[in-house]
Amino acid sequence: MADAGMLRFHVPEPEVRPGGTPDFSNVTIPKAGSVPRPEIDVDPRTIRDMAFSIIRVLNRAGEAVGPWAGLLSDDELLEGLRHMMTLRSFDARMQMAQRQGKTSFYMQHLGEEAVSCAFRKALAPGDMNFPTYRQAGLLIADGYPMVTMMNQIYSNEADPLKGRQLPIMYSSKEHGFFSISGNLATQYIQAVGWAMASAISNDSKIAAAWIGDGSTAESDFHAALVFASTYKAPVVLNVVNNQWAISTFQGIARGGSGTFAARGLGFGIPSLRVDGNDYLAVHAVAKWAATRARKNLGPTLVEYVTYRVGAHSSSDDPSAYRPKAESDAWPLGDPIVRLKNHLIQRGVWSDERHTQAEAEILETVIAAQREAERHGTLHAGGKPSTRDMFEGVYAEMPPHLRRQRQQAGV
Ligand SMILES: Cc1ncc(C[n+]2csc(CCOP(=O)(O)OP(=O)(O)O)c2C)c(N)n1
Ligand SMILES: [Mg+2]
Repeated sequence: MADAGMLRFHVPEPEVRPGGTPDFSNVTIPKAGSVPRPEIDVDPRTIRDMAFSIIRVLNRAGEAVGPWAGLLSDDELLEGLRHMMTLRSFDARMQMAQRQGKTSFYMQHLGEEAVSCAFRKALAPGDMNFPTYRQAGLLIADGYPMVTMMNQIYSNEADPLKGRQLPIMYSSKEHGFFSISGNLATQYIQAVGWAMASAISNDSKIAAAWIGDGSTAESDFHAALVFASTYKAPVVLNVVNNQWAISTFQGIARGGSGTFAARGLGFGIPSLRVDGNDYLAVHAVAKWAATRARKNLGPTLVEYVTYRVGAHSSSDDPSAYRPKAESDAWPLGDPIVRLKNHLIQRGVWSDERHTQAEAEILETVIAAQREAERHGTLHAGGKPSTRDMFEGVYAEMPPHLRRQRQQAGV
């Protein structure tokens, strides 16, 4: 008989804390090219093991191998590299702008650039993302102007959201980027609802839901999966597992399920894991999932296995909760370096061209920043008008707001 002594409360702990030696030996990484590519109408029951593997295309030598390779041309890959480099450069400049007091807040994508940049290229015009704050690559890869993003970050007179959103919480209907909510996981139910509406109205557009590993612990995530599964909603359910939720390691939200992808299995949703630092793998899996949605085959859950190299936000200091060198030990490498090496290996890129592109991109980012700053920054120059505060919410302004607007004299 089992010991009937004192009960013990279980709280999962990360392998290593600050001062310790980073150790990812518990992360099983399958060989690139080793995971099969099923037909899109596959019976989900036959691919349950994919929720515990990792789809990878780029191998250590920088070659694209296996059944998920070969979807993108050299030109498309060069464009993808440029998008990721632009996002990284943009992040560095805006992080610095935050330190200079030009904005109150910033969040970087360091190490996660492939996820949103490659995903965007698997969507069609009119499709709608319901993103979190760490998918600005969806906008960059869709050609959304950097100046407009910066105007939002600075809450200046040209901010399309008129200072009413936290910096980096962009919104663009034209670019398929639904307004970000600071309340985590709400975007999951919104995405599924939007996808259901698209199906109900016999439209052709699909939705993409986005969530981080930590936020999957929210009940909205689970409620969204119920509706997505029951009504076969045309939606791609993305989980970006960057190992951390601010200072909380992924084991807390994941619990005993083994992987975040495995959460989808109980709902009968095909659930795949992909190397989130492999541009080609992310794009191939996103395309597979988007095609399923478009062909009325229902939702797909995709877990992107990646690592948050930077701090959670400009208000965070990761040295308090994880070893400093942990990101260097991350076994899936850096997404930009990996795509760069692949393109060099293919003979269409070189170290010199890369360095030159870095300089060109930085110049473009600086030029955009100069233009944005002409419209003001947080503490200097043009601001949205006070009148804007009262507009854009109600079709007809309620009497108490009208009174307040009069009192404010605007
Ligand atoms: C409902 C809700 N709870 C808590 C927070 C505070 N919060 C903001 S970001 C964050 C961590 C989220 O981690 P994860 O989902 O892994 O996304 P990541 O930041 O790693 O991309 C928390 C707890 C919030 N914004 N909303
Ligand atoms: Mg996270």
